[in-house]
Amino acid sequence: MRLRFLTFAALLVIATAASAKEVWLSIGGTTAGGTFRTDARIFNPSTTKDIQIQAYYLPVGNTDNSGVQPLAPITVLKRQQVVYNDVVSSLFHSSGLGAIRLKSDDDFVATQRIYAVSSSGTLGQFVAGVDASSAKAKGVIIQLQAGGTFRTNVGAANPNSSVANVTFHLYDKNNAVVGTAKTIVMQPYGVIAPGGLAGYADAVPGNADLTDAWLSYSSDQPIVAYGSVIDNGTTDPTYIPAAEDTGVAVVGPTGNIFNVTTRSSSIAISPAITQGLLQPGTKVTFRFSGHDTTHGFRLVDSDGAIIVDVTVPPDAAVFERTVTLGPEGTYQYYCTITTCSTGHLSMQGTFPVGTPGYDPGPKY
Ligand SMILES: [Cu+2]
Repeated sequence: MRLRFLTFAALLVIATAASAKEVWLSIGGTTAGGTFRTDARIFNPSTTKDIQIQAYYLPVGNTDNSGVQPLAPITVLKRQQVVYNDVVSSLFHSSGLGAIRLKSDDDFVATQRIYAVSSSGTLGQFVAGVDASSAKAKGVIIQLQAGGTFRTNVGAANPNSSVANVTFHLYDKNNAVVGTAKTIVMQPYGVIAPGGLAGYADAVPGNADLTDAWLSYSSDQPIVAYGSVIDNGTTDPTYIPAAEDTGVAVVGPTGNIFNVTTRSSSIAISPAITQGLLQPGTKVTFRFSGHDTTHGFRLVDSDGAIIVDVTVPPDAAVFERTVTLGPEGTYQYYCTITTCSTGHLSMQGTFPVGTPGYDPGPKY
């Protein structure tokens, strides 16, 4: 155990700053009549190298978009911003609404502005790129307004190669739950078109007061969700990204199922395994989905025993491993393929098993 730890520590010391990145632009598009457009920008922050970016256009409709192929790689020269006005048409030669997924072995920045074309011009709204590792399994979207002089649309994208089961709770002006919770199964890389608040609850009473409202969700996979509030009078729009909803209880996944997503630079476990959630001897299922390239996942218990050791290919079918947890303590997991990517050394973490303050006593 000590030798393994020292090797691990030595690897951390030589960690490099460069890392692969995946960014989602949650909504954009171009309408058939050309009245609605989206301008995108991509920036390469490197002072030393030109970078390559893979770009995918993922149409709305919550369809399984895992078969969508990327364009030929886009090259962004060092310290340059590339401009794609009307990006869905000019870059993807497509139309309608959709999300854009961008991947690179290197760091980059991507943003969009969505607007309507009119003779007087429109302000439009700004869509910041969301790093896939910042997608949220528990989110809240506040400052929503529907009814009166405002309307609100909410949309979401699933940045995972497997389905996400997302349950929404809508709250009214008095912070009371509206109707009943609504569960939406988001398809792999599926994108939900922006739609009214009433679509995020069931049995919504006709007199629900949503002039000030908020929406909370919990999901078994991290997603990218947002609200778009529009002033019906001026047409001024506001884009509101989901924030982390730390108050939502971890929805006890039936049979303790955890999604493990491997990416170049991170291993994400969802829902997060917090202190007290798992006890020694508990049966746990890990559901793997891979991204970018082939990674490994090894889980070592607090006694140094390897209890999971798998290879996770990129964008492959999801597969599972069920194990029975060993003793109390800190469990460590890491990628076993040292050549996987420049982000390999970030692909590690720990989680606790057992109750806080538990003392197993001396082992005679
Ligand atoms: Cu690796």
